[in-house]
Amino acid sequence: MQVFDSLLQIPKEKGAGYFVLIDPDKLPVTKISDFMLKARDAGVDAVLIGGSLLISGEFEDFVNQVKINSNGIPVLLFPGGVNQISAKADALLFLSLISGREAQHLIGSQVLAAPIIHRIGIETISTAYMLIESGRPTSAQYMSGTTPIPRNKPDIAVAHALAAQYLGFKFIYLEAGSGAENSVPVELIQAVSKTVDLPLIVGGGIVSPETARKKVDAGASFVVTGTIIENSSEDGLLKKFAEAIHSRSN
Ligand code: 1GP
Repeated sequence: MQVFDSLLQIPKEKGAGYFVLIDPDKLPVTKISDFMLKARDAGVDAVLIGGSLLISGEFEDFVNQVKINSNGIPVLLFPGGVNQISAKADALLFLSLISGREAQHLIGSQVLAAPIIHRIGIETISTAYMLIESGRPTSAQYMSGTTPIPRNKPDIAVAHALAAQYLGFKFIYLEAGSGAENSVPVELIQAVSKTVDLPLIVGGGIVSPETARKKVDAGASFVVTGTIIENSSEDGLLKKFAEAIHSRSN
């Protein structure tokens, strides 16, 4: 079964899926094994690897270590650039930053990446990446040089998401940005989910299991957390997120 098809089963079985983002610049390679054990025990559905910047020079080794320690959890690349591609992962979110109007992030980087992907043969999952305004400027916003969709304009988000559907994307990723001051508003998620058929990934600035649950109830098929897991020493936090996300009430 393709990774994409197995991901689609998760919302059907559990209500929604929990993805954890790990940034190679933030998690030391020596801590990967321990982290992946915790992720498996907590019920994390997939790990994403990526970042807006890649300062660490050990990307290939990092992905390899995550895969070796994955315990069956799918390892998905979430590349911030062409330098974040590896054959060691299970699949790659082939992103296009459709909220922007900047050709490099809409199609330029994808053209550079395509021959590499063809050569290594990794599965791609075409993902319409939409930055949503979230307060202070985020790394994704700054590094891409694009203007995010205003957070109080769900109609603009819906129009982008519909365009993504008609263009044939497989996922929509509503992104507030890593470490965002405010996460994607539930009203905006609701508006997109009730109009568009594609599965929604929602991430950025989600710091509590209760907030994660609200995103699911609004229509998210998958919720992503990164920063809170990196920064918190709270025991069992991964499990609390997983339980909140897997228990959709509606
Ligand atoms: C970023 O959506 C992810 O791409 C996760 O964001 O680090 O704020 O959890 P956080």
